[in-house]
Order: sequence, then C-alpha cells, then structure tokens
Amino acid sequence: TTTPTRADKFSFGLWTIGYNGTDPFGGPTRPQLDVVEAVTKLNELGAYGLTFHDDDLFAFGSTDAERQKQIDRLKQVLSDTGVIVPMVTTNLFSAPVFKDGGFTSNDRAVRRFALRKVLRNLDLAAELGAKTFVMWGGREGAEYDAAKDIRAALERYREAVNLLGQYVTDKGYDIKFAIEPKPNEPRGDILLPTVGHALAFIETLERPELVGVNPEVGHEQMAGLNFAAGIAQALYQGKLFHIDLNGQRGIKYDQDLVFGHGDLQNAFALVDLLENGGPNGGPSYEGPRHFDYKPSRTEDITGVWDSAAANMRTYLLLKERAQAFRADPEVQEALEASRVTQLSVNTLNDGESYDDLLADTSAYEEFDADAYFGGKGFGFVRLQQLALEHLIGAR
Ligand code: GLT
Ligand code: MN
Ligand code: MN
Ligand code: MN
Repeated sequence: TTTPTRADKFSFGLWTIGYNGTDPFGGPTRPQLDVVEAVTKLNELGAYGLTFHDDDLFAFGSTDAERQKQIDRLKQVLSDTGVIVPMVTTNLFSAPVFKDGGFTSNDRAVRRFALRKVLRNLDLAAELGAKTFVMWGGREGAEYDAAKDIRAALERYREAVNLLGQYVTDKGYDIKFAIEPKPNEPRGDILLPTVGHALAFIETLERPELVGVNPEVGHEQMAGLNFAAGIAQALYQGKLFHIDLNGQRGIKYDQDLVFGHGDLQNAFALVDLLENGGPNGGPSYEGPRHFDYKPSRTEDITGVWDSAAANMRTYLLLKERAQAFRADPEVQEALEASRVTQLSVNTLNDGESYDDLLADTSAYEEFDADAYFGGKGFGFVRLQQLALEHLIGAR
C-alpha cells in the first residue's frame, strides 16, 4: 500500500514544511506556518513524527513565558493527534552571534553560550520523549584557511560532545546523538564534511556508543558521494542513528528537493537497503524515516502539503518496487550469476591460517590469473537494468 500509516515512521522537521521560501536572493513567498497547523496536517497525511529546532518552535530570544506558551501549544496538539517527537535539534547557525559557529567559534564566550543553549534544549528533548538529538554544525567551519585552527576546532567539538554525553548520562536521559555531516553551505568548508569524517571523529569521543550519524541524501551527493553506499557503511558500523531523506541533482547548492526528485536510482538502492537489507531480508534500519526537504519557493500552501505527501508516497512506491525486485526469480538468478552472494563467504576457510593459505598451491602457483575468467564478465550491467526496470514499473 502507498497510503502512509504510523507504522511507516515518517517524520518531518518543522523547518521543512515551515520553510517560507526565503533564500539568499529573495524574501518569503509564503506566510509563516503555525506548529499546531503543521502537526494537525502531518497527522492527517499519515506521518507519525514532528522534529524541530528550539528556534523553530519559539523565536530566538523569546522570554521564558513565550517559550513555555509554544511548548504547551505543541504538547496539546501532540496529545490531540498522537503525533510524537522522535528527534529534537538545536539551532546554532541562524542567530548572528553564531556567525563563526557555536561549539567551534573562535570566540570562547560564544562557545559557552552555545553549550548552554544545547543543554536547555536537551532538557526539552527529554521532556518530550525524543530519543535522538541531531547536531548539524552548519556554521562550524570557515572560508579562510588562516582563520580557523582546524585541529583546535575539532578539539573544541570533541569537548562539547563529551560534555553533552556526560550530561545525558548524569541526568539518566534516554537520548543518543546523531551528527549530521555536510561539506559546505553556509560555510565555505564545514567541519565533519562527510559521513566518513564523522564516523572517524566519533571514535575519538569519551562515549562513542552515545553518538552516531544523521546522514542527509543531498549532503553526501553535494560531495559527489554515493549516499546508499555511505548509509551501508554507517549501518555496518552500527552508527545509523537517524536519516535525512531528500533529493539533490548533482554537485551544486543544497537543493533539499522531495525524496526521489534527485538521483532516483540511488534512492531505490537506499530504500532497498533500508527495507530489505537486514539479516533475513527485512529492514536494516528501524528508526524514523525523516524528511528534511524544502517545499520549493514557487509553491503555495497546497504545494507544501502536496510535496510533504509526495515524500512519503515516493518512499512507499520505492519500497514496493524494491520488494518486487527482490522477489523476481530472474533477479535472484542474476545476483547469483554476478556472484553478489559469494561476497558473504569468508575468504579463508574456518580455522585456516596464513600458513595453510601459503601451502595451498591452487590459490597461487596453479592459479591461472590470465585464463581464470575465460573472457567471461560479471553481468553487473544486466543486474542494474533489471533494477531499473523494476524501478520504473516495467516488470
Ligand atoms: C538545516 C539544515 C538541515 C539540518 C537541520 C538540522 S537544519 O535546515 O539544512 O540539513 O538537518 O539542524
Ligand atoms: Mn540539505
Ligand atoms: Mn538535514
Ligand atoms: Mn536542510
């Protein structure tokens, strides 16, 4: 079925459907969207979750009373609809004070202010039952090499994430952190620019088990990388704590298009991995399917909700196609012919040592590398064509 239900775990950022069309070249094309309307409509469309930055819910600089009023309005509509808040994040990039970053600003007072803003928002995340706290460091970076001591900046990033890990541990909060990489925009170069950089950084932390990644489709593609392959490595390392689904067409500014409105073949591979890539052919990822897209500024409010629905429908359509792909006997046969399944067999036998390998003359002395394939290929192109035909509904 392509009608979204709660079991599909679709969630949206308040800043996504709430995007008013402002870009570096022009002002808003749509009025501000209220959180109560957002949650009500998302619930009608079949989403199960809303996520937000502190500043999405209550404006930066709000008084305690204004802040509390908005929190209470959110709580009321959550209880009226049954929508949940699976993830919360903190805005350390919009306010002018963060112009050189938050955790890694050259200015120490800004870093201390940023930490306080995040600690306060962690309390709110815990209060709302969020299980994941995303950290997108959009302003953590530089335009000029001499302006940022990168090693010192990474050390300050580490200091910040260690402190947050200590805080949730001491408070007993059931919250994990997910770092969201992005190569550039708004900074010329952003720290932790790709999934690989983030995974390496996480291993330097005091509590690496509390920290994973929140990769976004378009962000990896802005770096020319294969998103589905990056997700596979994050899963392999047990670090896929959250995911931002959207669309991007090539290496250019961050487009945040609807999921599938970019590299559709990679989106198909991604849904196949998430839904059918688990140990027994089931899901490999159980968390929220979170859309981080921007309804284009050409659209009115009807276009906003159409695009929200489009994200979910495309995901479910790809899930159906991926299931048909896996179930097709010709695909099964092509996978065998391409030796895809052979890659899961250990290269050495059980208990075989390098001495045993060195003694195996069939592996080397008698192995005829020139004649081995006898001119035969792997058939990967045929396999990809089968995938494409399932994707476009031709099979
Ligand atoms: C911002 C960014 C997104 C991040 C959000 C979380 S904010 O819109 O472009 O990719 O996921 O901070
Ligand atoms: Mn983006
Ligand atoms: Mn994102
Ligand atoms: Mn975004």
